[in-house]
This record gives sequence, structure tokens and C-alpha cells, in this order.
Amino acid sequence: MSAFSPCGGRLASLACGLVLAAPVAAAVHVVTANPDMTFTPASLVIHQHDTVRFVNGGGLHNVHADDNSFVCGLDCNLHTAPSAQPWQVSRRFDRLGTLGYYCDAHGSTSSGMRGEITVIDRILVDGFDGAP
Ligand SMILES: [Cu+2]
Repeated sequence: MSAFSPCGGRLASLACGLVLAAPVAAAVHVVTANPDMTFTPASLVIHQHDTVRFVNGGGLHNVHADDNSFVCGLDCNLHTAPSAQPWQVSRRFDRLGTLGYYCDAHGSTSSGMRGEITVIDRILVDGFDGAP
């Protein structure tokens, strides 16, 4: 309870709490490519800077972003083709908005084995945008 503590007083501790709550750790979400040629969850909402781990749950699959920002199979560099191995790849999402993706073996930019990830701003979600 030192007078010099930034979190000492009653009002100060409220302000201190808000400051400490702001940098929430980025989360990791899992999307599974399934043997029945679906992704689950097919639609996922995440916060900016969160990571999505795509996991092959069985079958010949990869993940290919509609905007070509990533194509991943065994990895996202040299081995991007659909693979039946139990691969896992992780991507961090820094851009706001909705991005669709598909499996090259079973889908396209418009149909088949597809999913979408919507990236929203953490600040707005936490209610610090000053909206009435
Ligand atoms: Cu597939």
C-alpha cells in the first residue's frame, strides 16, 4: 500500500486493472480437416494476432487460402500439396476480415471442402471503443 505504488489506491487499482487486462495473450485455435471432406469448425471467429493450427484428421488434404496468402500441406513452403500424412501447420492471422480457404483435392474458392476464418479486432470486442 505504498503511496508510490501505481496500483495502490482504490481508483488507481481499477485503472491498473484495465492496463493489465489490455494485452491479452493470443489464442491458438484448431481447425481439423476430416476424412469426410469437411473442415471443423467450418466457420471460425478469432481475434487479431491469434493463431490457427490446421490439423489433418484423416484423408488427403491441404489448406489453401482464397487469396493465396498461404498454401499448406506437410508444410507451408516446399510441401504444400494435399497429403494424407497426419500433418499440422499453424498460421497467425494479423489482418482483419474474413478469409476463406479450401482443400485443393476436394474444394475450390467457391465450393466443396471449404472453411472460413473471420478475424476481429480485440479492442472492439472488449468494449473499449467508446460506443454508447
Ligand atoms: Cu481434402
